[in-house]
Amino acid sequence: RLLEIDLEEGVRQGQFHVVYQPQVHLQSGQIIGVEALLRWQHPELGPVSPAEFIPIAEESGLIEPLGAFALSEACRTVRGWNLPLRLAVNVSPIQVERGSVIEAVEAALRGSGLPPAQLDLELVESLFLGQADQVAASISHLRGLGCGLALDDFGSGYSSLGYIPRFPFSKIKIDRSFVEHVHEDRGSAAIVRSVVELARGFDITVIAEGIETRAQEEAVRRLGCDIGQGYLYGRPMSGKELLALQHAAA
Ligand code: G
Ligand code: G
Ligand code: MN
Ligand code: NA
Repeated sequence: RLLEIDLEEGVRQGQFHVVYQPQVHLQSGQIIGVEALLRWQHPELGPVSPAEFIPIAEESGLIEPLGAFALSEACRTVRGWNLPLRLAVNVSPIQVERGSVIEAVEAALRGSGLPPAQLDLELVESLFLGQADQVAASISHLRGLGCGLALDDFGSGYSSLGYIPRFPFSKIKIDRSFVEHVHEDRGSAAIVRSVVELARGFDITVIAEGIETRAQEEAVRRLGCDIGQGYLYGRPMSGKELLALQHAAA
């Protein structure tokens, strides 16, 4: 596996960096947080998409050092902004199943001084398919540190509303496949509405992903989503650009 060898080399040589996509409070329009997303600048291939390298990193186990890097880099950067913005970081199921996410999160918080309550960890649904004890233990440990837990891409896969009350989520991110047609399709709107209703009962914040138009924004806002994320507000960008956007808005 050529890319796998390159990946290992890339981790050692610091070819990875983190970009930030704004998350916006739908009532006020204010940026309230960012999602950190990994980027790889390959020396010959140029930018390689995470959709391509994350699965390879997961198969090879390299996701553990890579995920630890994303966490520490993002925490350090956001702490440096010294602004009341939340930080969300994606965590791979492998990091949770093997338990290494705990050390990675603790090290990132310790090294940066970011308050744990400012950090949300994004977890994908597939993690909850098997009911592994290690998963439940890691999750309650992370919650115990004071971090938030977000259920990412909700509705994209083997979704079950049953996960919501079973695990201590503080946020649900509705997959962009439902947001895409929410303003024109009753089925999508009905799904968004029922997720919002269930989340309210558990005091969970709802984020709509992949908002690209004002029509989509207006629809998810009316359906009761709390936060929006998508190209309408900004593409994933460097920390510097995010800071400039925030200053321009304030
Ligand atoms: O940035 P982009 O939207 O292209 O990301 C594509 C996919 O890669 C998304 O599913 C996203 O969650 C995932 N991804 C991006 N950065 C990270 C990361 O730091 N860790 C993990 N596990 N996944 C990530
Ligand atoms: O799976 P996860 O939600 O962690 O990954 C976020 C992915 O969604 C990133 O690859 C990011 O670039 C992409 N993304 C973010 N906003 C939008 C959007 O408005 N439209 C589309 N098509 N993709 C988006
Ligand atoms: Mn995510
Ligand atoms: Na997502």
